[in-house]
Amino acid sequence: MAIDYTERIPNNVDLAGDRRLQRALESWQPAFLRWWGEMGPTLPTQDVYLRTATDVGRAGWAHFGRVKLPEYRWGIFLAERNPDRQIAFGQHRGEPVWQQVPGEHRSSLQRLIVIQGDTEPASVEQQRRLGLTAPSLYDLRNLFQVNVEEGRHLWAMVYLLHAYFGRAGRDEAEALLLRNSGSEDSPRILGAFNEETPDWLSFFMFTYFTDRDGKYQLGTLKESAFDPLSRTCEFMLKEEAHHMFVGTTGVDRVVERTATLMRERDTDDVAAFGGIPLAVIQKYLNFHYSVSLDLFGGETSTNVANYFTTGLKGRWQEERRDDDHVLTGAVTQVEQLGEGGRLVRAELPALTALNHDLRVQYIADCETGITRWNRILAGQGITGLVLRLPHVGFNRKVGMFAGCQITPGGQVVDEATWAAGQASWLPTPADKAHVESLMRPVYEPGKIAAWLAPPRNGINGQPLDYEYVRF
Ligand code: BYC
Repeated sequence: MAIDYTERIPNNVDLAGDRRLQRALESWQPAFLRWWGEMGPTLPTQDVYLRTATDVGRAGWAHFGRVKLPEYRWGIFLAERNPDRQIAFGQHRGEPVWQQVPGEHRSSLQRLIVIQGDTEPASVEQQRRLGLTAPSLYDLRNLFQVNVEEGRHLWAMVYLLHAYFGRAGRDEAEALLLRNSGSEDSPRILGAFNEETPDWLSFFMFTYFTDRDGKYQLGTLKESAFDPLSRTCEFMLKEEAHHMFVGTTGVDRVVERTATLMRERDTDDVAAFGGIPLAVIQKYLNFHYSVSLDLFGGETSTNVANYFTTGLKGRWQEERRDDDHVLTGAVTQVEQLGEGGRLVRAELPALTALNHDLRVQYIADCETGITRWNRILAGQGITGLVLRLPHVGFNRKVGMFAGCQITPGGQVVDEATWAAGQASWLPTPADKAHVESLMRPVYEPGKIAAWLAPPRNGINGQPLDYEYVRF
């Protein structure tokens, strides 16, 4: 179904055919716009060159044009319905997917949707001040693109809450605008979404590592037996790809510039020459990777086993898995802290270890960035220095490694060694101050800050000196 842009809330779910739902969402809309005004981007702009979804089909789904940010057409877009779709896993495998929420799964599904929904506005809140220090108009435009789409992803979850969860869902939709990232009284639900994103290196790391968790979590919800959730996540994943592109190429460009300075100045300490030292990049990477690993929950979780068995949340690429898709009796290997503080492999029931299974897929994906960034270093003739993912147990707050003292190299260490190592493993106040000192806005078309390389291409075939944002 095509997207109807004549409606107050653009949608492809025939909102006009359900007056009650339409009215409920139209009464949520002003609260959303108020939230956007108060918690969204702080930088005033005239307009921004943005893409807006026009179709959910395979070809040509987006339209590019200049948009005034508060007038962005946030709407409700679900991927096409497949009338033959069947549940692919768990005890209901082979049965038709659900178009309504079965009573017994109401609270679990609502909880999953609320957790997912909570992350979307949280990230906008975390990034709200970045517009004040963008390294170019190209980057500024990408930031706003990410922000409006996270806002739309909130709409996606709010639609599900309003359409399928009655009064309780409407209350939860309201609460999504009341919690705030980093708030003492009512913080966002998941840890990583209460951290700050104060600078653009953090933003690139966030969009590389944390948005990538989003990709994997949405991938599992796309498998859900609850078809409206599946279809909404399928379309969100399309938008998500650009967010990770921003992260991947953002880190590429920082690494590229650092490597150039290292070569030209013949030193690792490029801070004095306006660059970000590789050691600092590594520390930011360590931080963002470890807090993103926390988003997968515990390595063993009865919640996840139940979600899977009942059909609420599948595995990454469930249908490509070569097993019975039920997993009763199946086992898997999980690394954990054993006797005497040694890391050992243990065999666990595959069902309760599904958070771990998803994390394994995620880590393999994260490795592709490391390979790419090290290729950039090698291409600049930097030898002997590489970026690495820290050990999975490093700096963890959730799961079996929470509170363990494990170095990025994977060594379990005592309190004193742990304390002494902090400054070389995680960003120090001095590292953050240096990065912050580089954050100066560059808003002349075609110009770019000196701490990162220019992008390879413009957006949607536009030249690099295109006026992506007008003030
Ligand atoms: N922080 O049984 P466990 C994105 C809680 S990112 C705080 O292991 P489970 C995006 C947990 O709730 C993707 N608490 O957890 C990216 C449980 O509480 P109860 C977001 C945590 O349920 C960038 C207890 O600890 N989407 O989209 O198996 C920009 C025991 O945990 C945390 C989703 O996450 C934490 N990190 O797995 C914008 C998908 N982790 O029951 C957007 C929906 C766990 O004891 N959520 N706890 O009260 C889920 O699938 C699951 O709830 C989780 C946790 C994977 C998060």
